[in-house]
Amino acid sequence: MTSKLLTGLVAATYTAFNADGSLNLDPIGAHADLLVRNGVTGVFVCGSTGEGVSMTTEERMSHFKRWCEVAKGSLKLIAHVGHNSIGDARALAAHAAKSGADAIATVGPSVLRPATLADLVDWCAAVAGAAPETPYYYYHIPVLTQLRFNMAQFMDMARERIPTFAGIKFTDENLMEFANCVARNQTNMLFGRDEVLLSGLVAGADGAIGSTFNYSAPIFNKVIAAYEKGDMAAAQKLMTRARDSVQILLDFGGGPAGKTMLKLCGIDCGPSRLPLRSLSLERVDALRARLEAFGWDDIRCH
Ligand code: MN9
Repeated sequence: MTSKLLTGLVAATYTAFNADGSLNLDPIGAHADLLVRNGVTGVFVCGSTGEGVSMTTEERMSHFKRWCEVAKGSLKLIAHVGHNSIGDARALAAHAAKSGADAIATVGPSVLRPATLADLVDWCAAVAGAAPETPYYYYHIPVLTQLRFNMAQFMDMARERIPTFAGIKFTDENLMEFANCVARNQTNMLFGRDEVLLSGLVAGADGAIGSTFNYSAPIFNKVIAAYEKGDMAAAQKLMTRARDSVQILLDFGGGPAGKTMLKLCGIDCGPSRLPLRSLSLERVDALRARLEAFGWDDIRCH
């Protein structure tokens, strides 16, 4: 479709932990197989869905290394290296590049926040500079970071100051701002609000990065296919089904419920790490019943 690095659906992967809370690299192979089988084009590793900021730097490094080995040749890999410590973020960026990541990404620092757009861009440039050959994506997710800089302005400044700047993972509903980024037509724009993906496509998204593509990729791929065919009525109908499935996730609290949905597709990523709380057995049963009543089996990954 385009020469852009990332297109189609990129899954923001969950990270597997053992019952004792330690990192578990074992499910990564089967997880990658599931994604490839269901038409996912890439993985965004250790982002917010992957609880990256709840992991140690060492854990993130071994996780990236394993994912890079597994994804090689079949999935594009974006390593999320954002960290409140610029030193750790740089170390993660250099390590991800050495491990063979196709790209790196960061959220901005989110406790001591940049006061100006220039401060944010300088911070991003410092991290991107640790992997000078690797495309860099900014991860815009204001609901989590509280960083509400205008992304079109960010893009203009980032293109001047970050030689590897490749695009934005845009997780927000502000479609005017998203479209303003697309209109600049110079970078790779990925939409990150799965429940309104069709609107992101209309605004010109090259692809999408999201959590629900781990387990519901087929329905979203159908939305994209119908949209690309120009059949908007079909796309809207499919999108309603996709959106309703995301509503179930949201009704069960997001994050950890998604891990349960992936488990229902055969990939057990274990518990979530504090401060996130895994679903109780009763909630897992209730979620399963709700998904069955919805007919999720027809739209999920197999
Ligand atoms: O950026 C994800 N955002 C969060 C990606 O996890 C906060 C999305 O994929 C959402 O999980 C999804 C459901 O709200 O759109």
